[in-house]
This record gives sequence, C-alpha cells and structure tokens, in this order.
Amino acid sequence: MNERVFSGIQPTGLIHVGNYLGAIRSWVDVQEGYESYFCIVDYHAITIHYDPADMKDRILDAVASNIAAGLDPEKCSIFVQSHVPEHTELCWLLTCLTPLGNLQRMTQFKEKASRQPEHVSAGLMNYPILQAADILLYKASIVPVGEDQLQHLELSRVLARKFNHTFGQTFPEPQPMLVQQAKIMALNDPEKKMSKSLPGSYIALSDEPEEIRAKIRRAVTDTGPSHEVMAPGVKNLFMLLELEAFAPGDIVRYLRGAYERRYLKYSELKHAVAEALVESLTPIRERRRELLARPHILEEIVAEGAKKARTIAHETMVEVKERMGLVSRHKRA
Ligand code: AQP
Repeated sequence: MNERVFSGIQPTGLIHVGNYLGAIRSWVDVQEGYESYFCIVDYHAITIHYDPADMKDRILDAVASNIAAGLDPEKCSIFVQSHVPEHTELCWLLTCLTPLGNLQRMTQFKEKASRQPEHVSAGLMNYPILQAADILLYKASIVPVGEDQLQHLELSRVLARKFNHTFGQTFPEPQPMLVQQAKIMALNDPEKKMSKSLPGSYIALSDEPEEIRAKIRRAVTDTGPSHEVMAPGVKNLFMLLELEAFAPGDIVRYLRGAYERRYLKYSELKHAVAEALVESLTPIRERRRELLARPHILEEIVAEGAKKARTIAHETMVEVKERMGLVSRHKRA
C-alpha cells in the first residue's frame, strides 16, 4: 500500500497565491504517488471571527480552487472536515494528552490572538490539537505544508509519540514534506505572511488580470535598490517571479542583474511579476469559474471524499478507543 498523505486548507477567505505556491502545487504532485487526503478544514476556520452567511461559498471556493489548480478527485480524496465527525472526537481524546504550555507558546496562536484580543477562544488555542487529530485520524505519515505550519506539525509528532508510549503503538509519527523553504509575504506588509484573513495582503486565485496588476503595482518595496540588504517587499516580488514556472529565465536574470547593479526600476520588476502571475493564474481562474457554475458536482465530489475518509476514520477510532480503555460504540459484531 502507498504511504498516506494528509493536508488541509482553511476556508477563511479566498484561496491565494501563497496557498498555491506553498501547498496546493505540491499536493498536485503528491496525489500521483501517494494515497492522498485533502481536507477543507472548516472547524479550524471558525476559530477566528467569521460570517456564517459566507461559509458555504468559502468552502465551495476552496474545493473549486483546489481542483482548478490540479487536484483530481479520481486520484485523491477531497472532503470537508465537518462531514467526518471523528475529527472532533479524536481531538477531544488528544486534548486530554496535551500539555497547556505547548499550546500557549504557538506562534500562530499568539499572532492570531493579538489580532482579535477581545475574543481569544479556547478553540483558537486548541487549533493545533485539532490539526493533530486531522492527521493522526488517517495515520498519515507525510504532511505537505508550508514552513509556517512546522511548529504545529511538531505537536502532532509529540502527541503521536505520547499516545504510542502511553497506550501502545498506534500512530506513525507524521513527517513534514516541505514544499519550499520560503513563505510568501503580504504584499502590503512584507514583514507578515500573505494570508486570506489579511485584506490587501494577497493575490487570490480568482483575481482578474487587472486586479492582479493593480495589487502588484501597490505592493510595498523601498525607495530604490541602494541598500546592502534587499528589502523584504523586493525579496518577496523576486520570489514570486522565480517561483512562477512561466516567468522566462532571461527576464529574471536581467532583473536580478539590474538590482545588483542598482539601476533596477521597481516598476519593471512589478510589471514582470504581474505578467507572470496573470499568465500562470488565468487557466486556474477560468477553470475555477466553470466549476463554481456547477456547485452540485462539487458537492458530490466532497460527499464521495467524506465517504472514503470516514471508512478510515472509523477504523482508527475503534482502535484508539479500545487502546484507551473506552468501550467503542462503533465496534462491529
Ligand atoms: N504565505 C504563505 N506562503 C506559503 N505557504 C502558505 N500557506 C499559507 N499561507 C502561506 C500554506 O497554505 C496551506 C493552507 O493554509 P491554511 O489555509 O491551512 O492556513 P494558513 O497557513 O493560516 O493560511 P492563511 O492564508 O494565512 O489563512 P488565514 O488567514 O486564515 O490564517 C498550509 O500548508 C500553509 O503552510
């Protein structure tokens, strides 16, 4: 049997280029060689402020964007977290194994809590336990993620070890599959990462060419290539250019050379980045639009995905409950 892979994406807003380059692009490769589960993690998305009226559309956007970017429901399972109740069931069992201190020092918790200090829920703090449950439920051994998720993945490994040590060998320790070392940074604030929930920070996979050009024109850089250290905003634009498969190598070399010799005009760099993005995102945007025009097909895809996921989730829960000394309701005769 192929090794199992799990990864998730939150429906907290429109799927963006950071998600695509940092995660989805590698999922498309991974689905070819592994038994792959990709989850729209809606229970994670409710740990920050959200409007219930938007949630259904966001979930459909996430499904459509992932398929438009290359996920193939014939090759992998795509499903919605809340359609598989075992995620929250395992989460509670793992919560009872998790030291509080491990949660309080998580960078993402501190960052997201500072954005909404008036409402820091226990759910936001417990987020990494739910993520551990997502992964361990499928006994996934490989988790393709961006480097911003490594700290959370480490908790999944700690909890797998702790469970195995306490109750007997059950879970493999999930290994990260790092897609790229670098994070894509926010266009309007390149000290922060590009995020769905940070307005002005991202290029969405659904953005029209003119929106892409306007956003890149507004991207923060610096006053000119005269400093010893490249400014984070400029570095980010170069990264976007170099990660885009369609950016011609000679243009990239010319722009790098112009930067090093300090005569680069940022308008030239921005033009090249915008055109590379427009070219690579146009087929994805068009396919996404076609898919969203037929939401019933997307709903069938996630229903089928949840059916496959639940078979495994159920087997894991039977084993976990037995090991923990809990009588399993699900035990088959
Ligand atoms: N800026 C980024 N650069 C590279 N990779 C990124 N990822 C997210 N942002 C970047 C990767 O995308 C996958 C799915 O992310 P997620 O939706 O689960 O949560 P996130 O990391 O919190 O993404 P956002 O866009 O920043 O959402 P919000 O605003 O809700 O917090 C992950 O593998 C992640 O590494």
